[in-house]
Formats: sequence, C-alpha cells, structure tokens
Amino acid sequence: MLREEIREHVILGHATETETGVQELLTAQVSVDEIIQQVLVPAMAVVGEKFRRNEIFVPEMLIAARAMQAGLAVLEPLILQTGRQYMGRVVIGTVKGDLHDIGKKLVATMLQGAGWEVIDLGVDVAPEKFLQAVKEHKPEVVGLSALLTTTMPNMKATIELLKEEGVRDQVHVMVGGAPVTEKFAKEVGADGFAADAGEAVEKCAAFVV
Ligand code: B12
Repeated sequence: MLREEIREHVILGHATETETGVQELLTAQVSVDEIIQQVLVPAMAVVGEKFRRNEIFVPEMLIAARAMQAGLAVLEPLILQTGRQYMGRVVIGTVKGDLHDIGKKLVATMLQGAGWEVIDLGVDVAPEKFLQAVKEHKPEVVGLSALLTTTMPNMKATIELLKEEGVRDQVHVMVGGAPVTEKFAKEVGADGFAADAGEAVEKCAAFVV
C-alpha cells in the first residue's frame, strides 16, 4: 500500500486498512519514526483541517482517531523494544477539560521505549490529581498535554498548584500539544516544551544527565 493510500485510510477512519498498511510499511523496512512522522501524523493534520472547514464533524474525527490509534498500536511493541537504561520516572496526563490523548500516549510510549518509567494519569486530569501523583510517585518529570486553546490555562493552574503546595521545585515540568508553544511554556512557568514525541524524549533526557 502506498503511503498516500494509508494516509487516506486514516483520514476516512478505516482502522483495519490502516493497520494493514502500517504492517506493510514495516515489512518494507520503513522506520517507525518515518511511519509516524510522514504517514500517521500528517493524516491527523488533514483531519483537523477538514474539521476546521466544517467538511467533517466530531463523529468522523473520532473514527479517524481510532484508525490512527490502530496504526500506532502496530508500532507500539517496536517502540517499547529499545531496552535502554533506566532514566527515571515521568507522570503524564492531559489537563482538565481535555479528552485528546493520542499525542500524549505517543509521548508516553516513546519515553517508555527510551527507558523512562511512565505513570499515565489519562485525560481530563485535574490539577489536584497531578499534585497527588507528584507527592505519591516523586517523578523527575511531569508532562502536561493540551490540545484545546480553552484548556491551555489548566496547564498554568496545575503548575501554580504545584508551587502553592511546595513541590514545584522537586520536578521538571514539560508541556506540549498542538496549540502549545515555547513562548507559552515560558509564560506559564514550565521548564520545557516539545513539539513532538522525539523532542520530548530528548528534552526529558537533558533534565537528568
Ligand atoms: C483526533 C481529534 C479529536 C478526537 C480525540 C480522540 C483522542 N482519543 O485523542 C475527538 C473526536 C475526541 C476530538 C474532540 C474534540 N476536538 Co479535537 N482534534 C483531533 C485532531 C484531529 C487530531 C489530534 C491528534 O491526535 N493529533 C495527532 C497527535 C500525534 O498529535 P498531537 O496531539 O499534537 O501530539 C504531538 C505533539 O503535540 C506533542 N505532545 C502532545 N502532548 C504532549 C505532552 C507533552 C508533555 C509533550 C512534551 C509533548 C506533547 O507530541 C505529540 C506526538 O508527536 C485535532 C487536529 C490537530 N491539528 O491537532 C483536533 C482539534 C485539537 N480538536 C478540536 C476541537 C475543537 C475539538 C472539540 C471541542 C470538538 C467538539 N466540538 O466537540 C472536542 C473537544 C473534546 C474535549 N473536551 O477534549 C480543535 C481545537 C481548536 C482549538 N483552537 O482549541 C482541533 C485543532 C481541530 C480544529 N482544527 O479545529 N478531537
């Protein structure tokens, strides 16, 4: 299957075909990174664009997301296989009010593959829940994900709560998600920002070496 065809299957929400296509690319020795960056992620960008232009609606966006996840599921065992040395612990979650989790999961999986122990709190995670997890798991890094401009302020609220409770200095806070920028990260007092999962792995490693 051509890359273009697989992208189209993701956009149309054909999970089985997406899975088959990804498997075919792997058989053809295409790297995991290339499949993610050049096939799956661009497909979701098209989906977002179609939604913005009112050409598709939430149900279509949801089935496209399922196809994307089916494709990523094929890659997950390979990402986890790298078996690097232990790097430390990360608590990660999508902030309150936000249900987007594909990118956050990808970051979590890539971190695991790179030797991090990851505690994934899921989606719609309230600041209090992040706080509780920091106290309980004492992670080196806290990762906050947001895909909506309306939920980005909850990143700030989470960081503020960590400050108020006196644990902010015990962790490195990373923020990410499509609308998040380096500038925003600085404004809300995060320690770092990454535009994609590969960069997230690099930045987290830089905190501990
Ligand atoms: C799929 C999708 C959905 C799915 C989500 C399914 C799921 N399980 O995640 C569903 C259908 C549920 C959904 C719902 C909604 N969505 Co939506 N969705 C998308 C879409 C098309 C793709 C997102 C995605 O998965 N991308 C692929 C991944 C791999 O990329 P990523 O998330 O950006 O993650 C990467 C980086 O950002 C980074 N990263 C991510 N998290 C983190 C965290 C850390 C710590 C770090 C370091 C890095 C990092 O690394 C990741 C991997 O490389 C986007 C379009 C877009 N351009 O983003 C819209 C989009 C985000 N959605 C949008 C909207 C409006 C909504 C709804 C409000 C629609 C509605 N009317 O109900 C609801 C909100 C529901 C809620 N409360 O959250 C808008 C947001 C607009 C805005 N300005 O805020 C977008 C941009 C679409 C658009 N163009 O209008 N959505």
